[in-house]
Amino acid sequence: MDVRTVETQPIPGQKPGTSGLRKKVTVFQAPNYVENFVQSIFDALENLAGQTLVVGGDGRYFNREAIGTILRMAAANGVGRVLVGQGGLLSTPAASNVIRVRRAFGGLILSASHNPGGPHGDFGIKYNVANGGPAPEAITEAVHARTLAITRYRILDEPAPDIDRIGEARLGAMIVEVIDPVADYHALMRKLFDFDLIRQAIAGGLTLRFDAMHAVTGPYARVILVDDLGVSEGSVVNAVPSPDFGGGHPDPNLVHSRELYELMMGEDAPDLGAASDGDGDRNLIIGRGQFVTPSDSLAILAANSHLAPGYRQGIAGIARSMPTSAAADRVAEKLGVGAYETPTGWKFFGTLLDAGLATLCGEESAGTGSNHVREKDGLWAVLLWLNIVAARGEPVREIVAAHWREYGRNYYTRHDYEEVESSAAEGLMAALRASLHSLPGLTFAGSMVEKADDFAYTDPVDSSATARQGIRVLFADGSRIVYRLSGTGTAGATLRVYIERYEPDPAKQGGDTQQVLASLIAAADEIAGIGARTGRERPDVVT
Ligand code: G16
Repeated sequence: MDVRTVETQPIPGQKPGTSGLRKKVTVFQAPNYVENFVQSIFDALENLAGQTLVVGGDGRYFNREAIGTILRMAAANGVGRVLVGQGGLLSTPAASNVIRVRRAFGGLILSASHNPGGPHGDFGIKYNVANGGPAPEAITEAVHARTLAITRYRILDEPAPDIDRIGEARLGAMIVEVIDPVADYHALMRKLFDFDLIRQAIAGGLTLRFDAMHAVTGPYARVILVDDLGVSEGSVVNAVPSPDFGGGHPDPNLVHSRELYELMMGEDAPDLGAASDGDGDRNLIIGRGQFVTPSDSLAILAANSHLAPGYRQGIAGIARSMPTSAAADRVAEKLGVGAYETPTGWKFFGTLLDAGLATLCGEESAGTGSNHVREKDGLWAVLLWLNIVAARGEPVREIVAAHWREYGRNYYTRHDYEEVESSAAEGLMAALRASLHSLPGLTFAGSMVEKADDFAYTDPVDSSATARQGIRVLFADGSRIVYRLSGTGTAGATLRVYIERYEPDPAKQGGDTQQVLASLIAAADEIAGIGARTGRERPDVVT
């Protein structure tokens, strides 16, 4: 076995963000860039020798090259076995599941999620731990520290085996096992949902359009939705993963899934429209004539989860990220279960799920999931919606309206200002922080500020503390404005502004979100000076 130790030097900027290290492909292609980061991960892990790792990605440009390097480095670092998705593919939730069911030590997931792919697009590497979830901050910080001190990496001088053929091969002393990326995940979905009921509903005329956005969920959707549940072939679109996502932007939101949105608002709309992102963990849900915000989706799924076999026994609690609307909190209250508010980042749900405190989790950023894996899960959300629609026999629009009547409606929007100059964005946040003490008592948009803070979180399970997670301006009437900088962008800074107003009166729940929130939106600009500081007149993306 020919292990080569290569001298290297630290490369600045290898700091994992909200979800691993994400950079331009061209950055990852620089000499030693992947090697330094992967060696730093291996160095930060204790007792790696002889262990099993899972490796797979969303199929984007550079996926195969990175997997080849990772396999050769894993072999050189004494890893015992690596499970690789066939063709290098594993959706993020499927990877989480494989780590769990195969009792692996951890896994490397290659994806930049919803960011564009291709030679000029983005790439990413994320490490997940043995529970299947993203590495907690203690590990990502250790990895980052290692990237700043690294002096050498180890790699095997032998080509990596073919990853297109299912089966086992040797690479040095390590076994490379190429697995079907869909099978274990499919089996898990069959345990959670009433496939017979959904199949019957589909045979009886329930219609679906699922857009895989040329990304990783295509093969999963084909097997589960078409082959198993009987959805018509043409209902699953853009189902072949491509390295540049067909030139598109695999972000299932109202901007990048415009075509789906328009179909769902039209005369011939199917009953349920859905899409998932690059690595299959995000979801978009649109009923006929009814977009469902991710925050509402979490609340509605939680309120109806007992209709699916996997959750028939009830749920232990609901967790949501801080910027996600409070709609789910009201469901938790009614169910008499715990409600948890965490910083943005799926990694913060891990301890709550492991401790059995939360069963369902969700984020405004189109992420919903449960304790079945330790990642958010796009297809899982689609299947739970299908299960609920089939069980209730009602259109999505009516399910949403009934939910609002019962719990009230949280009008909610997020405005993103993308690729803002970093110093301008940092300056805006710093000025907001400095003004926190002076905001309470002031009135904006007819509402008085009751409290303003910078969200800090102490994990109730392991007591780890996380500070500076977003500026919250909380109004006396329950309205809220939140400002934070994205941790997943790869160019400049992205300012996210989250705006929410609660409306308990059913007579006032039919309004247009942007109109209802217009005065709060203006207040958000007034409070932070967005236009003046960033030079932007309007947001790039409104969801
Ligand atoms: C990641 C994280 C999510 C987070 C999202 C947005 O999602 O896993 O928990 O909500 O980023 O983060 P930010 O607002 O910092 O950009 P994904 O789908 O990109 O992996």
